[in-house]
Order: sequence, then structure tokens, then C-alpha cells
Amino acid sequence: MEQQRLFQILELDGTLRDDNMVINEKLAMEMYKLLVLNRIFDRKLVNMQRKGQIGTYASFEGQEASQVGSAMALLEQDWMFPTYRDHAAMLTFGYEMVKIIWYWMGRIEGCIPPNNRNILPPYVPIATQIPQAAGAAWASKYKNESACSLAYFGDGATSEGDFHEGLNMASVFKAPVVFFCQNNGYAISVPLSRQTASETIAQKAIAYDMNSIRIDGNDVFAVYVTTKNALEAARSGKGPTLIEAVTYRYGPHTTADDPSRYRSSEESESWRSRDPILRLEAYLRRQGLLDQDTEEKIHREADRLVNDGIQYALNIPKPDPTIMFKNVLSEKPWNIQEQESNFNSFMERYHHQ
Ligand SMILES: Cc1ncc(C[n+]2csc(CCOP(=O)(O)OP(=O)(O)O)c2C)c(N)n1
Repeated sequence: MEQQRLFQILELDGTLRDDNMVINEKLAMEMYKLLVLNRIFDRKLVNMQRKGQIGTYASFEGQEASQVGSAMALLEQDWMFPTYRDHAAMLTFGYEMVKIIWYWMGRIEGCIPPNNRNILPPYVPIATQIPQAAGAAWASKYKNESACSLAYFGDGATSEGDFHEGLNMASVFKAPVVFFCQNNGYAISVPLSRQTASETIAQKAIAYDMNSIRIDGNDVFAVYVTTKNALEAARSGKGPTLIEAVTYRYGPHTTADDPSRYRSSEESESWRSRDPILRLEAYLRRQGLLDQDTEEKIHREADRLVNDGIQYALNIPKPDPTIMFKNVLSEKPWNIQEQESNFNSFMERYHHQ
């Protein structure tokens, strides 16, 4: 079957699968900087959680190429629908780093999209973004705009009804949307084989007569080229595409999970040989674009950027606790009113002490 082949450009040793392929040097360096920045960001956020500075955190280490490569293919006017694991995609497309940190600090300020980018706040209810992305894309087509939607989701999301409803509608209406599945092998502790009887995620598109492709999600070139082609097809009226990016999350599902209960450390270590950053590094070194000094400089700069972001985020004043009673219910039932008034009198006493 066409979509069962894994599309790949960059070999593990940093050579190109097709010697005739031309890679833009500037773009490759830009990709490298973003991959490094995001890995450092991710590791530092795990540390913040360990220090009690954020509540919980969903790490994406291992999935950087899938997220950076796909987000780099978007145009300014496009719409991004990310999940709780897609901070690298969000950062790449222009969501402010500090807001991502605030999001994990539980702050409402972290959910406000940037002024100049259509980026939804991270979706936590699995697959709900899929029909919404299809709807946004259809609206854009209806209004004769050129914006496409890009929806991210995991392999587990493809077992939800929303996935099938969203794909069905998008295909019927030829909505300009790209469905980007990061197949990282697990939905929390449930391996892909217990999640779906389908051999691949990509083949699920057949039911909706939709184009699909299965790619190496740790190959940033393959991810970028595939997403760019899918977006161009969507923009030119050819309808949606389902991309299955095969990748792996090295760490736990979130900081609240213990992966040793459902998979071996040998398994996750074996994926390190397919690491997206090492592979690009090998390519850049072969091309003479990266040496020890440049590499260290890029790491230092990324480290500084993330440290600055964290410092800035931690300096935010404490939230006004009364906001928990606002913006949720237009008409508050008696019990919520009672809690609000008890809370207000408590706060008054507290401030008078
Ligand atoms: C509708 C819904 N059901 C269940 C959950 C609980 N839950 C949180 S993450 C998760 C697994 C999702 O796996 P996958 O879609 O593969 O994404 P990944 O976390 O691997 O990126 C589940 C079941 C949820 N958030 N929403």
C-alpha cells in the first residue's frame, strides 16, 4: 500500500537518501537552532516541575523534528490547533515562550494567543481539535481566504469519534486542513497495538478518500517537505491530507506518569539512535556547516533564551484568586454564589489581618 512506506530524506548517519536532493543551507541551520532551543526548553520545564515551579508537564523530547518541521511549513495566515504536547510547534510558529510557561503554571495569561498568529491554546480533551480544525478550514474556504488549518494529535486520538467525524467532514467539503498525527507509539500506557487494529494510522484516510502519507517523524527534512506539500495541496483546493509521523517520546506521558510500568528502558534508549537532533547535526557537519564552536554557540544562545523566559515567567505577580468565579458561568447557581460570598468575606478578613 502506498502509504505504508515510510518517507525519509535524511539517513541516520546524516547522508541524504537521494543524492540529488537540494537542501537550503539557511533553512537547515534554522531548523537546527529550533530543534536545540526546543530540547533545552523541554528539559528545563521538566526541571521546573521537579522544583515545584509548575504543576505538571508533558514532555515532547524525541518529537522535536515532527513539531518544528511541520510548524515551519505554515504560512503567517494559517491556523494551528495544538495539543498539550506540542509546545515545540507552538514556539516555532510564534507562541511566546513565556506564555507556554505560564500555561503550565496554571495561569490564564498562558492561554492568550499572540496578536499576529492564529494559534489556539493547547487542547487537553483528546481529538476535540480535529473537527474544530476542519470547521475553521471550511470557514476559510467559504470566505475565500487562503488560510489552512494544521491540527496536531497523537496516535491515541485516532480511536476517538472526533477524529473520524473531523476527517469525514474535511474530505466531503475539501476543507484546506492538514491532519498531523505524531505516532509516538503510546497513548499514556496503552501501546499502539492495543489502541488500533489498523496496521498504520495513515491507512485510516482511505475510508474518507483522503490523501495520506506515513513519514519518518524524526527526520526534520521529510516532515517539512511533506507538510509543505500537503498545505500547498490544501490551499489549491485539492482537499485535506492525513500525515502519520512515526516518532517516539523518550520520557513519561507527563511528569505524573511512570513509563517503567509499561515499557522497558532498552526500548526508549534504542530510539536514541534515531534521534532527530543528532541526525541533523551529522548532516550539517558533513556539509561543513557546523563545527564545535558554532554548535556550542547555538547551545549557549538557546540556554540563555530559555533562562530569560523562565525568569520573566516566574516574576509574574500572584493571580487574583477571585477570578476562579469569573468567566465560567453566565448565571451562577446558589451554591456557587454561596461559595463566592464566603470566599470574599474570607479574603476581606485575610487582608485586614
Ligand atoms: C476525551 C479524553 N479522554 C481521555 C483523556 C485522558 N487522556 C489524556 S492524554 C491521553 C492519551 C492520548 O494519547 P495520544 O493521543 O496518543 O497523544 P500523546 O499523549 O501520546 O501525545 C488520554 C487518554 C482526555 N484527555 N480526553
